[in-house]
Amino acid sequence: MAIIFALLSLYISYASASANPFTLDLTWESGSPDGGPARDLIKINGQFTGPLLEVNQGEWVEMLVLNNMPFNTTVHAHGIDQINTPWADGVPGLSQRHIQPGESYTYKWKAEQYGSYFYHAHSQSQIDDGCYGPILIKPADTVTKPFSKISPDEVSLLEDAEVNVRPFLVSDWRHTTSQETWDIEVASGIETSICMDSILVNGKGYDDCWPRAQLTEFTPAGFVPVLQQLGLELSVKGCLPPPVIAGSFPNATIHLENIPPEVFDVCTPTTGSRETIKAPKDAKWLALDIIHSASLLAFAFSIDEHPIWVYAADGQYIEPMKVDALQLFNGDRYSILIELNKPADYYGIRLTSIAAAQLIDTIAYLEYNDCTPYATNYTNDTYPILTSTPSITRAGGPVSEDVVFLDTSKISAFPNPYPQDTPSIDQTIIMSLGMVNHTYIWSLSKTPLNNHAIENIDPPLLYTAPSAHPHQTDADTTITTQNNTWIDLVFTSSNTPPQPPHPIHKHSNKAFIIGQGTGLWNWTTVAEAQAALPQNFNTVDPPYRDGFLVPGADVAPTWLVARYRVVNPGAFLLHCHIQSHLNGGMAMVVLDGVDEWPGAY
Ligand SMILES: *[C@@H]1O[C@H](CO)[C@@H](O)[C@H](O)[C@H]1NC(C)=O
Ligand SMILES: *[C@@H]1O[C@H](CO)[C@@H](O)[C@H](O)[C@H]1NC(C)=O
Ligand SMILES: *[C@@H]1O[C@H](CO)[C@@H](O)[C@H](O)[C@H]1NC(C)=O
Ligand SMILES: *[C@@H]1O[C@H](CO)[C@@H](O)[C@H](O)[C@H]1NC(C)=O
Ligand SMILES: *[C@@H]1O[C@H](CO)[C@@H](O)[C@H](O)[C@H]1NC(C)=O
Ligand SMILES: *[C@@H]1O[C@H](CO)[C@@H](O)[C@H](O)[C@H]1NC(C)=O
Ligand SMILES: *[C@@H]1O[C@H](CO)[C@@H](O)[C@H](O)[C@H]1NC(C)=O
Ligand SMILES: [Cu+2]
Repeated sequence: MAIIFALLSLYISYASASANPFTLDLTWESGSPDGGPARDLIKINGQFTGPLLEVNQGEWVEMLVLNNMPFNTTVHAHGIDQINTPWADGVPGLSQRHIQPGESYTYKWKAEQYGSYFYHAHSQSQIDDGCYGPILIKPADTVTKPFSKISPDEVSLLEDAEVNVRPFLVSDWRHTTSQETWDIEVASGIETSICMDSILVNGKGYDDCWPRAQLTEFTPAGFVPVLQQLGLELSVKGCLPPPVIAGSFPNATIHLENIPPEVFDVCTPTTGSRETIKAPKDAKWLALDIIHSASLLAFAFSIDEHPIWVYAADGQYIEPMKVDALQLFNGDRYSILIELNKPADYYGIRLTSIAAAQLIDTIAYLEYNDCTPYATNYTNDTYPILTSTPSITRAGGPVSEDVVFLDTSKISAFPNPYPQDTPSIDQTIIMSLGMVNHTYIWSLSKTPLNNHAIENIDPPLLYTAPSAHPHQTDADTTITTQNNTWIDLVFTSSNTPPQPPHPIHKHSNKAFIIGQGTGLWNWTTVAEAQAALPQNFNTVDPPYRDGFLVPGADVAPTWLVARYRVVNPGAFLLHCHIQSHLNGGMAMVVLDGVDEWPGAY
């Protein structure tokens, strides 16, 4: 009887994985998504990557997470605003205690928004271990859609394509676990996590070791002098070699001998597996939800010979924009439509690293359904030899002046949600992003937030009176707001030493990205800056997103302003979504609406 019951409950938990309420059974198993050396990774319901969670806007969503792994975990629904459900945000130490091995936790939240989201582990660097999967919230009938602006005569075809939208989950992969990666950083004293082994699309990929001639051809010009001076070249994986990384902090204690050779200097090509997106037969349009769930890399994305209509960003509809290529940063979602008006064939979907520290790329395929018999040749019957023409180079740049990249500063949310009456701003938080003493220690505002210590705050911040928060008075690591106020978040990056682009993710509700620029931020309020540089601001129809890309600061400092209204009291995280930066401390705690704190305080 007991055995029958156990089997039955097992059956139910797996069977329910595709319908709300969802069960996510997390296990720690050996695997090799790119055909490289096997390592332990996180599977969800026995699969990698995690299953698609598909729900309707307005539904209550339940995710029962079973931790069948040998370490603590939590799961965060990325971009979900968690209105009135701050305890379901999945950040250990802030909104819950860890889910310990053998334990479970039920996340329950209302799908107020529509569009493309994803879930991922928020403990330590478990994103590196593959704990992620897509969320799709189907819009309610009442939502106004922007499709007539793409092709007024084909609105129903475009709507059909959207109904059949499929996830295109982009990630990156290392042959070391997240714990091994962190241990190597601490032991060596440098950020070794910059060197990945492969790029994955929907969990599929292969190890591609570039010929030396291509590594040389595409070595970023800015690195050539320092490489020459040290008598070095990019590593066989296309990575900036450790001595160059160490050069940023000459006074730090460095032990390069503690870096195992396979982290930078061993590359073995694999066949792996490759993703093919097969368009439905006779479809005129195809919709994809591109989800950037990678730990570290940023990418250029394009589809050979096919312009891309971007119709949503971070789940939110936008005024559609027609481009040839996009840049993707950690946590980004873009929903795109592609017109299938070329001859039946295979077309390359290109993803190339635009992270300065590594040259690496991958290819997936777009296949028109009636492409049989194959017009294209196969190598060993595993993947087609492409004859289509790429729009981007192996380093992610345009192949010609005609190639148009998405300009994210020109995105306008649709319909425009920005308030008609200029909000009066209650607080301006000015942050200064950077590294602190080591290449692997980072801060959002001068002081690193010790992520490892924060995760085990007990009771979690949400369950404590705000006045008792241990960090409330620390302005470098904590933002404290009153409910129903407007906040300007000013992110500034210095170029000494140079800063990479930082994709900042805000938990809970989205913010308007109202301005960005190059040069020193030298104002105390955004109004002063806007008066001095009106051309750098949009307070009419700005992007409305849960991720804000602070531009890289190379030759000059940079800044970005995100404006939001506090509507959802709770303890939330604001952090860089590059996992090694978060792990190194690039985060702040946001105590939103302390005057209306949930619970009996
Ligand atoms: C796991 O979580 C529990 C409960 O929050 C905590 O007491 C313990 O220290 C955590 N273990 C680690 C290794 O963080
Ligand atoms: C390194 O240490 C020396 C001597 O203490 C100091 O003069 C120098 O400014 C330091 N350099 C950096 C980059 O911190
Ligand atoms: C496939 O490749 C072979 C050998 O390179 C070539 O002879 C043949 O024409 C190719 N077929 C097609 C359909 O391109
Ligand atoms: C098939 O794969 C093997 C091993 O990767 C390789 O040596 C061989 O050249 C491939 N054959 C063709 C026709 O590409
Ligand atoms: C960075 O180094 C300075 C000088 O040694 C020290 O005062 C400071 O505490 C260090 N900061 C961190 C976060 O380690
Ligand atoms: C900042 O602005 C003030 C007032 O406009 C000006 O006096 C000062 O020189 C500026 N500082 C920098 C570093 O640009
Ligand atoms: C916080 O403010 C928002 C916006 O005015 C309001 O909708 C919400 O009900 C408030 N929350 C609480 C708990 O008072
Ligand atoms: Cu960052």
